Amino acid sequence: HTVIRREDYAPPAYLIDTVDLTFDLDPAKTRVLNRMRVRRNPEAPVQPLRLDGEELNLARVLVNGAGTSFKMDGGQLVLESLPDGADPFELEIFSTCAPAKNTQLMGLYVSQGTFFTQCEAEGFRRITYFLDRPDVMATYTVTLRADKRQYPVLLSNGNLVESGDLEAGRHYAKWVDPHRKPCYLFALVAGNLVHREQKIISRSGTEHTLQIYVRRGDLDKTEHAMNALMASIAWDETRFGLPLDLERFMIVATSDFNMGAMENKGLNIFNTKYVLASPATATDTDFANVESVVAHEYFHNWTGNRVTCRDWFQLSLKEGLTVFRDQEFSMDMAGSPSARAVKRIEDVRVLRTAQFPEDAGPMAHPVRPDQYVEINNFYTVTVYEKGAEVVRMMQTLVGREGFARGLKRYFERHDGQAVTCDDFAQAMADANPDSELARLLAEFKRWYSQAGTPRVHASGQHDAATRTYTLTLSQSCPPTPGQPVKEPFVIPVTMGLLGADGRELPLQLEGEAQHAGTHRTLVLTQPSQRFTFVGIEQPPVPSLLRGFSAPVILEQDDSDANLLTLLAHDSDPFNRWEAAQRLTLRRALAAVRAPGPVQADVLDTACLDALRSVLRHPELDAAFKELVLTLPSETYIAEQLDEVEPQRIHAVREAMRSQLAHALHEDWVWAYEQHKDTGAYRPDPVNAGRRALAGLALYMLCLAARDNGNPVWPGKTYQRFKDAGNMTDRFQALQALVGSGHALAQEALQRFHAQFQHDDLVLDKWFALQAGQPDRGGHVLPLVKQLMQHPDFHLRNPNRARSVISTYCHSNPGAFHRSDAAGYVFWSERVIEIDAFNPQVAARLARALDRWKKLAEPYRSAAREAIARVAAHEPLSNDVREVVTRALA
Ligand code: HT7
Ligand code: ZN
Repeated sequence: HTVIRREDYAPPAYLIDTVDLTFDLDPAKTRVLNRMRVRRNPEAPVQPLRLDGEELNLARVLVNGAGTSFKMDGGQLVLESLPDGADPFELEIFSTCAPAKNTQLMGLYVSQGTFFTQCEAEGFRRITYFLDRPDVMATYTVTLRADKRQYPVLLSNGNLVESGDLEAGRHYAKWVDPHRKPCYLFALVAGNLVHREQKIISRSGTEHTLQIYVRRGDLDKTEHAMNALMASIAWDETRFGLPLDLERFMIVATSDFNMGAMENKGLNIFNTKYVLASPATATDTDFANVESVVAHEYFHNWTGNRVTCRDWFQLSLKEGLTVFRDQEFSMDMAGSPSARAVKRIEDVRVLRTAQFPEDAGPMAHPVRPDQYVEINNFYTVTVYEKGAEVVRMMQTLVGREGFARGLKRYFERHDGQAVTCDDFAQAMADANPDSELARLLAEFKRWYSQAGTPRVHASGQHDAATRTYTLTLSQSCPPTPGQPVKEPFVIPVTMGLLGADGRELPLQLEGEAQHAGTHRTLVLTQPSQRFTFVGIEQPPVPSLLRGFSAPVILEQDDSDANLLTLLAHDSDPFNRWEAAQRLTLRRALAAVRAPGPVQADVLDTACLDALRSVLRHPELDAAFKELVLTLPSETYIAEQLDEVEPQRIHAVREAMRSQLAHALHEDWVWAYEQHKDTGAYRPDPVNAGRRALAGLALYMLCLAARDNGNPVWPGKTYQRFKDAGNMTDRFQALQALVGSGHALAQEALQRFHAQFQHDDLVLDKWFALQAGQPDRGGHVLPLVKQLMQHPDFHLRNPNRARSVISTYCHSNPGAFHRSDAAGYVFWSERVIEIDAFNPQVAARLARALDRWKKLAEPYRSAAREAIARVAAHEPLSNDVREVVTRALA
């Protein structure tokens, strides 16, 4: 299968200036008339025009109104005899497609009787023949014609300029988008929808109309998304001076969507999961996700749409930057330093449990990949989350104001263009000529070109005689596919030093005239570097990589005593949390590696006491406490090991949880009583944090009750489940019952289903909770199979398929990795089954066995066999083939 390489980039042979599309919408056969103004690209050699097309029926091709010769080549429409010279010509293409049969959800498809499009990355070619690449930008005029009764709402990008009735009960709407855009930002929606509308006046005094379109019955769940949209608009203007450039900005929700949402110009299309939220049906996490996804898509309006990618290798140009922007937005919205830290910890957890494994596995690729077979496989945590970390490091190196200056320079230079990651980094450096970024730009850009997670080894030496402390930082990066050797990275290490009493020490490096405060960023550029601090009387406690200042693995052999000091005193909340993680991780790893059966006392008294002090702390926020008291995940524990025994890791983590539940029983009772009432529901970080801690406490109390047979807490939990005034409290209670395996769980699950059977998003939670529950004697896999037979289970709906199958295969390692290989057999069957109708969803599921080479026997051989079974299946999509081929390599 064709490998696309970044080095082969060539500018397009032709440019398309305008596109005029007319759609006669019909689920079975939609007619698409595409009239383009095309001209030769003066910057490219003379070549035939090759237009991309997929699953289209071609009816007619006219050039300047006359028929022309053409040929088909591998799906492309090739036009060889086109007018000579630089003058533009009219190219008219008439084709049809079948939206009702489009199960891939790419291109034009029908979901619950409504037409939607998804064009990123290469879906536009499934609508009409086109130069389907992001560096071809045009202005679009779109006319939609459809049955008026079935499809009263007709939407496309830009502004509505005309609408009216046609014969035979049909009507039309004509939309003009004044902004030039690549075709991946094209969108249309046609259906029977209702909308919430909000007028706003921007800082410059212009009026804008904001609309959110949903199915009838969902309108009362759109207030939060609208608030998030307004907050995002205000934030982008205030923080970066970027205004809304549209009269009308629309969001439309669909329940059939491969990803989270799509930033089509002026017409964002969202998975319902990231739009709809009401206190009765959505949890605090759902509310937070809606806010950040609405923000993310809105921020793309500048970072992605106004300046787009030259080619898909540059995907992180828009995605890494936009994730960084949405993370910053959520932090600014959170308010307090502690709430900001909570958001940062959550983001780092995602990076470490999803991106680090990706970077160490067969699909490892640089933030700017060098090659791909199927671009859809590269919408990854590396491109998104690691890409955001790269942007964050730039901000660390140039400062917050310097970063805003760099972004301004980027738009001054590149507004309206399709550019590269290099262009972005150059604008940042040029706007900050005296910065470390500018000085080290070439080396810094290795973050874009080299895959793999760097390891930074830190060791410190105190010299009492000279009152100095020398910190040695050394870096290395393991080989990744196609990159056996790495050059050193530029690694900002933000740090401080604490005295034994926990006080922050002034930091003065040898050769400096005075100290520069108690917190600073060292920049590691060499394989190994020494930093000597002066005026240090006693051996200090180093607090390194504060705020997770670089996406690296920090190897530090510091003592438990040092970690306990950091946990108790560090002024950096991130490192305070990190100290607890390292303390518990250390014990988990010792228990996993120890011979013989897993012991019950994995955690020692010092560790338990330290965790108790955090839980009981009078000043720390509840949200932060909940994070500190949540043990490292099984996936994260597995990543630290060379050989993985999933069952043993599961047993160790369960033993730790049980120990925590019993040893801190009184404290959990206290925590629950103190935090269980949050009054009228508000999804803000303070209230959400209180609910999170109460929920964890309840879970712990149910775990303890399971072991001692005491019915009091399960009974209280069931009562809370029934009486809850919001979904967060209700679902946490249900989780506690299901997670602890209590008999009341069945009753509660039935009740929950009966109450919410008409709400798809809540049902997704119901399915996921069951597929993700801790395994007891192998009961989860039969349950998963049973859930797939449930009348509410629909394999073709991505959210529902993910709620059961992906939850089981990706998020429940203790249940998935079975010694009888049944989990892997199930996985291979589902990958093949889903691949037949939706390769994108199948390819994501296929990634569940990425790390098979680390597994101990018998898992390893069984996993390889399952992957080989998928690889041998015919037919197989490019998407899945690329994943399994790389896994087996
Ligand atoms: N830019 C959007 C990407 C996207 C997508 C990609 C492939 C297939 C379906 C898709 N739906 C959305 C999402 C984003 O990052 O905002
Ligand atoms: Zn995005």
